[in-house]
Amino acid sequence: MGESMRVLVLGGDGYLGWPTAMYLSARGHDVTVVDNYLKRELEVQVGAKPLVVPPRLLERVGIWQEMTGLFIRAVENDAKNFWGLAGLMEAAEPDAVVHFAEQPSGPYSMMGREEAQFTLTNNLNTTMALIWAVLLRRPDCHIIKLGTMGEYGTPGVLIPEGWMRLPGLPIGKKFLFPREAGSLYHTCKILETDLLHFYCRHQDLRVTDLMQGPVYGISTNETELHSDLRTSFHYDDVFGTVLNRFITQAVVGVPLTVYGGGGQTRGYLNLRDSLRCIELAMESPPDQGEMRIMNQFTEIFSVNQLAELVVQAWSDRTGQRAEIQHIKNPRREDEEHFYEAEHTALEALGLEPTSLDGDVLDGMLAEVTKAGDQVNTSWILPRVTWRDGWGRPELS
Ligand code: USQ
Repeated sequence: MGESMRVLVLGGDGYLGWPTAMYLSARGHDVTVVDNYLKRELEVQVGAKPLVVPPRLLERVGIWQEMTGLFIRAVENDAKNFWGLAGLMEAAEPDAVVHFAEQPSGPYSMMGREEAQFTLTNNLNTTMALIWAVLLRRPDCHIIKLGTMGEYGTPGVLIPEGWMRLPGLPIGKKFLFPREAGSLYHTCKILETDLLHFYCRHQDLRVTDLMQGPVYGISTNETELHSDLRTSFHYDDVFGTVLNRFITQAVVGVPLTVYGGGGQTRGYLNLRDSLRCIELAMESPPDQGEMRIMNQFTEIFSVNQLAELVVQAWSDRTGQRAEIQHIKNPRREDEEHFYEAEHTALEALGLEPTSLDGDVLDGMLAEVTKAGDQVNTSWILPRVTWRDGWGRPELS
């Protein structure tokens, strides 16, 4: 275990934020979580709920303390409020800030004009408030920003870890690899990468941008301690990621929703590995003025491969066959394409990847089965399309 650090987790109520906070607290770090419950409001707006609705942060940190004796500070605040965040920088004196505090859904950002504009202003203004709070109050602090592999899109060539070097340029000169995202949400992540890079170059910010692939998983060592410490696992069409959705669909007996041909290929990782990556990034910060980019995924799968793995795991568990249904793709994306991406930086820091094997899939199926009667099957088929949004006339 490394030296104890002080860390702020922005977006600490979410699917990744809450398990990250507990994981870092369990490893001896002094953790403060910040959230304004935006995601809970958006859930009401789109008509969706996590499989299990967790208690709010003030209650959860109390349960965490009862179970472990460890203290996590909870702040119910909007991270894009610059003065609030600046005050927190002064009070908490963090060594690192982990930034998850965003509208996190591609489909939400494609619902229509208002949702697109909201995603843009919310996500960029939060990142901007963080940048300035760090610059003015805590300039040594390491910003760990959750980016996405979706920034690169599917370019048809090997994707490097963030940077490209061109022949003929001086040694050390590098450029951000060209990016071409598949949703407005992912495009906002590109803009945030550019903002952070700008402030690294001009104001010596210290940043790690983690280009994360879709995460799957429901449990960690810490979520397993108490039913009210579980994370907000989504299976709906707007907030659920593909493997978490397929697992839930198998459990409730609805066909697995493969969008289009199913050849869409991405780099995936287990929730437990996602937390370990954050810890590794935190414990070996980049230099002041450095923008470090690492690709955060462990294995590459097509959507068809994921569906087949779930069918197999469900059959092994129950002897029953889960159906696969190819439905019209609501997104605009390549369904057959080359996909290779470098991802050695986190392993070089010590990540030991978890494989998506039968045991992992069976563990997820078992956990979702426990709450299977909570699943609302009307939230499974996609309601948002990339061309027509939420079915709004002005987009059609
Ligand atoms: N897909 C299906 N069926 C479904 C749901 C999704 O075939 O029922 C397909 C999508 O069309 C896509 C792939 O699965 O080709 C991945 O979709 P996803 O919804 O799991 O992930 P995505 O929208 O790309 O976004 C998620 C997270 C986002 C993160 C991103 C990483 O929500 O926050 O940034 O994964 S990445 O995909 O690498 O950009």
